[in-house]
Amino acid sequence: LHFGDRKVGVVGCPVHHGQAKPGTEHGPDALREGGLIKKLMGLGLDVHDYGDVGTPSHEDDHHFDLPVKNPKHVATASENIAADVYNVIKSGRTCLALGGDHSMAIGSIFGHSLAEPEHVVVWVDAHADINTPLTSSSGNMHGMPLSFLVKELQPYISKLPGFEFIKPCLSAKNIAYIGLRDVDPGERGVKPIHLSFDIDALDPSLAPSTGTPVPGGLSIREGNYICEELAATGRLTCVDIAEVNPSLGNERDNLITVNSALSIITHCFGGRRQGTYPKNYQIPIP
Ligand code: HAR
Ligand code: MN
Ligand code: MN
Ligand code: MN
Repeated sequence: LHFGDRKVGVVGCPVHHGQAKPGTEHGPDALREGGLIKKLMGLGLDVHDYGDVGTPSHEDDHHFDLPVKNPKHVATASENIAADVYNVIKSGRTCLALGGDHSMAIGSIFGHSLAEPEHVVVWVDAHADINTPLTSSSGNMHGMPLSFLVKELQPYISKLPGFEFIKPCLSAKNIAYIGLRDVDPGERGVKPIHLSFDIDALDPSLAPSTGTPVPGGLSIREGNYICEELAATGRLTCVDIAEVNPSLGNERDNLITVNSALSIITHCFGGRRQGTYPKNYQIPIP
């Protein structure tokens, strides 16, 4: 498999209204400043950074009947994310969507489906993120993204302002969860794969700068292994990295978290633990 021929399109998704802690909007820049683009180019990839999607503001963004927080903010950002992800994939690039809280995945998975209607989703997370607006006890939309996308759940989904653009694009059988100790074998197929990686799937010691850390998470080795295996299928068309929050924890926590995220990302794009030759590498001869 030649990852060097692969083209990558980076889309920043600086959203934070899917949860209450400010700072996830700085995730995309924290990853860029951590050296993301250089690292991907170091793998020999053709990388284009499309910058950040627009995240319009709304007044009166509360719902009177439902405990859902900021639905209009989440909806308009999701529509913009979907458009950019669709364009990147249509242009022949693998999309790398940088969050942002995990409500980003509404737009990235929907946009991916417009380009690749047969796609399946691998959800790496400490949380299932499939609450409906009525089952959620927090009202935070980063705990709900999959519910808007799964066809079988639509009878349970309340109408929310701004969400009219979404067409449910995923069957429940085409979601595999990792980190929940529940991996769906039906995921194996020849379909394009969407990886949605919530950084809180990793152990908090490896990703302290995130809003809802849960003890007992994946090691870097486990996270990288998942990504290497998915990359080796040659069928990864879109990767989300969600819930990096550089406003949480100290500078050291930030550095650990960004470096963990960069490691996860590079292993999605051809990096291997046994080492990777840069493009056209020749062993020096004296
Ligand atoms: N299940 C809880 C809720 O719905 C918490 C889930 C959100 N946390 C995340 N998402 N980081 O993965 O509010
Ligand atoms: Mn804002
Ligand atoms: Mn999540
Ligand atoms: Mn999570």
